[in-house]
Amino acid sequence: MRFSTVRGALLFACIGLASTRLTANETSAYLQLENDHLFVSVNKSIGRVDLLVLDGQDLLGSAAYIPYSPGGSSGDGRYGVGPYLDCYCIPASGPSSTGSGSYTPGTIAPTYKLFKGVDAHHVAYGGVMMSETYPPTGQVLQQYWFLRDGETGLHTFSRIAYHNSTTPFLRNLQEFRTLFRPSTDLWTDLITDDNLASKMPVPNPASGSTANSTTVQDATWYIGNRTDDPYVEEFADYFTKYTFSTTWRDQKVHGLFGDGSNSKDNSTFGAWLVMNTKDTYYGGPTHSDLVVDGIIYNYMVSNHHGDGTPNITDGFDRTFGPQYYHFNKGPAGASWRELRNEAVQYATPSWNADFYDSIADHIPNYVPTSKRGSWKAKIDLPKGAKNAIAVLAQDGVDFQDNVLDTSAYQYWADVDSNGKVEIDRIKAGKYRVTVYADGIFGDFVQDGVVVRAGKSTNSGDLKWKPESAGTELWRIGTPDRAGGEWKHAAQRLNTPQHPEEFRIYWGAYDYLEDFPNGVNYHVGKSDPAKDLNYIHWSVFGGYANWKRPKQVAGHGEINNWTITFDLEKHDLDKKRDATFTVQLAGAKTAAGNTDVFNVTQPWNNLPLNVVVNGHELEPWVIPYNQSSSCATRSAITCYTLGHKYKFPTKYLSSAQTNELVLSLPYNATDYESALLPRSVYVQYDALRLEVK
Ligand SMILES: *[C@@H]1O[C@H](CO)[C@@H](O)[C@H](O)[C@H]1NC(C)=O
Ligand SMILES: *[C@@H]1O[C@H](CO)[C@@H](O)[C@H](O)[C@H]1NC(C)=O
Ligand SMILES: *[C@@H]1O[C@H](CO)[C@@H](O)[C@H](O)[C@H]1NC(C)=O
Ligand SMILES: *[C@@H]1O[C@H](CO)[C@@H](O)[C@H](O)[C@H]1NC(C)=O
Ligand SMILES: *[C@@H]1O[C@H](CO)[C@@H](O)[C@H](O)[C@H]1NC(C)=O
Ligand SMILES: *[C@@H]1O[C@H](CO)[C@@H](O)[C@H](O)[C@H]1NC(C)=O
Ligand SMILES: *[C@@H]1O[C@H](CO)[C@@H](O)[C@H](O)[C@H]1NC(C)=O
Ligand SMILES: *[C@@H]1O[C@H](CO)[C@@H](O)[C@H](O)[C@H]1NC(C)=O
Ligand SMILES: *[C@@H]1O[C@H](CO)[C@@H](O)[C@H](O)[C@H]1NC(C)=O
Ligand SMILES: *[C@@H]1O[C@H](CO)[C@@H](O)[C@H](O)[C@H]1NC(C)=O
Ligand SMILES: CC(=O)N[C@H]1CO[C@H](CO)[C@@H](O)[C@@H]1O
Repeated sequence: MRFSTVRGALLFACIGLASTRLTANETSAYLQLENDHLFVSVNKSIGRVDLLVLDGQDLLGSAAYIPYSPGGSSGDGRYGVGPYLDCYCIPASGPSSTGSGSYTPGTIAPTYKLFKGVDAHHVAYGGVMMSETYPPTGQVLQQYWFLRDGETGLHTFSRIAYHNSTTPFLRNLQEFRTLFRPSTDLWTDLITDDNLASKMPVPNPASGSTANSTTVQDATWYIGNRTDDPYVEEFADYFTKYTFSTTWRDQKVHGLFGDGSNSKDNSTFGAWLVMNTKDTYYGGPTHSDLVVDGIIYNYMVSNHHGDGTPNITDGFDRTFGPQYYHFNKGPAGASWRELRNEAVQYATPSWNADFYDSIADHIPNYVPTSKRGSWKAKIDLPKGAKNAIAVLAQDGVDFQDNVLDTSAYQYWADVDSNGKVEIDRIKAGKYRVTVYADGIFGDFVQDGVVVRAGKSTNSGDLKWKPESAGTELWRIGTPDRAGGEWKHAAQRLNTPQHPEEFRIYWGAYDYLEDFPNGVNYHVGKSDPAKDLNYIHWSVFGGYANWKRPKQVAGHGEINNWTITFDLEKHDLDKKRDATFTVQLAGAKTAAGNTDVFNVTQPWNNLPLNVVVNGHELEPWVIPYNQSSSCATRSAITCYTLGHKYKFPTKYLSSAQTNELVLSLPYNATDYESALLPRSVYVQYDALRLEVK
């Protein structure tokens, strides 16, 4: 281990002194920050932290270099580094599965700055900035790390700027992230949140060690043959880099835990990404991505699950953060919860705000407290609303599309049981307020809410009149922007950790065995958890389906789902107009997660047809730019969308059972550059029928 070098030994000698001051040093080879407990070294030849030591324990391990391999490592394959910045943001010459388009700044001609100072609370801090211009395009990427006295973590900011008037449109910012990428057996557990954690697979295929594993899909492995693998014993036979992914709404702290079996003195260790601020991310509270798979991620921009990404055009200049990588040490035998709980207290935007104000001059674009205000309102929630949330994001558009204004910030908070909601530290500007809740179809939306610097905006009483198209005859599922209630979704696997089934490889479940006669759902009798599949496929099997490698088009039992329901005469009395609402938790068209329209492909825009008692309704064509890659990347909520089908009630009958067919095009597939299923598909959130 590099730790047992002179530098490491010196550090060890220092610990034990009552108090050492914070130091910040630079040589021709590195920049180093150190306080009583944490030692950080940024290597100037690679632009990354490559030495990180907490109380004498090396947290990163020895450098390894794993050449880029599809489904294996990404970035430039270096391990034993981080936190560091990388992106998928330079002009690409091939598909992303070959690594083309990705860039890890710091190896071409990086420049550095060392900061040293004392903040408003008289606490010493040190900081490092790495800046690199990508020569072919002039894009500037910058990474900032700050260490404060008395803390054992790094405050990070990341910036990307593009000023090029001769080529005003560069490309989309497809991924922008920092990673903590260790290469040591110190870390034994993966932790997403309070409810989702597991022992790491050993060896971890996501780290490029694919012993006794079979790749069944892009970044997805069958490892069920392994003996003595704690992940297989406790969690599942499949592992994907998406298994531990999550949505941003409630996300506070995720990371890695070392149970002490491989530490120097059996102490336990934690490495955590604290999402203390989320306002510089995009996509609102429903944005989701991977957070830990052996690497700890801070995904600032991404579209793995189909969310929008901003375009990089002339003048683009955004700084993401702060986020905080926290490192801690516990006694032998401590649990991951104890170490994680310590980090949770930092997961609030007000934490260290004075410190961030103190360093604001060093960080272009950072919005200090003096340029922020607050907002409050009292929402009159519809009856039955649960888990309500208020979102402030780009004015005039769905918050999922707030990438359209690359300078937009975003905020959200839970609405309490009295309807009260309050958000602080909002960047001054004009916002759309969106309120949504479990159990309620549609949203409350109000545009043009102005937040002023140093002021409090009170929107007063907001009356949310839930959308309605008359009398509700029935609904299937709970509108909550997710498809958790169906077969193989939020149901639990029969293993000691009993994870939700959707987190495992979708190909572990055979639709044709589960539904040999297709989906036939009778309203009021059928069980959503048994009788409705979590994915409505167009075609099943084939590419990326390990168990059923031959594609099956079927005879309508795959692409056509049937819903039946009985109505009473009075249900239709004096009713003329029927509305059938479909809310989707996600849809995958030929545009996949990148929303790229491929002219050679027939299903960029995907029709979802509805036939009521033989009457074909006007189709809803799902547009290419609302496409996701959802269930196949272990998610039950992605870019959400919906539609209202309208038809005359005379199509309905009270004399006989009604039949409604949800129909995707037969045998519809698309081109996939990576090992992912070719079928198009949709995932339902909730359905309802109303008449008036
Ligand atoms: C910086 O990284 C390079 C490449 O990994 C390595 O060869 C070198 O020893 C490192 N420098 C320091 C000062 O650790
Ligand atoms: C602007 O972009 C074009 C095309 O990528 C490139 O040739 C040119 O060098 C860039 N200009 C600057 C100032 O970087
Ligand atoms: C798993 O083990 C079975 C039986 O030993 C063998 O047939 C199969 O090829 C193995 N699969 C993998 C992926 O190792
Ligand atoms: C690897 O898989 C084989 C079955 O294919 C199994 O017998 C063996 O125990 C496994 N080895 C490890 C280290 O998991
Ligand atoms: C303590 O650490 C040693 C290695 O230093 C290891 O062999 C042992 O399993 C550890 N004990 C526990 C309880 O983790
Ligand atoms: C999607 O496409 C429609 C129609 O072309 C356009 O109006 C809308 O702005 C696009 N949405 C996003 C997020 O790009
Ligand atoms: C990005 O630019 C493309 C090409 O001009 C456009 O179609 C797309 O809507 C833009 N997307 C966003 C989010 O601005
Ligand atoms: C599926 O339903 C549609 C609409 O009713 C129908 O046109 C089609 O023939 C059905 N069967 C198949 C195999 O697609
Ligand atoms: C579009 O699809 C064709 C196959 O029909 C494929 O060769 C091509 O790479 C695809 N283009 C993109 C941008 O994915
Ligand atoms: C379904 O599409 C595949 C191409 O994806 C084609 O090879 C196959 O013949 C089609 N099957 C039917 C029954 O149309
Ligand atoms: C090795 C080295 O350069 N050490 C210096 C680091 O910085 C502190 C103060 O910031 C100096 O006192 C050390 O000499």
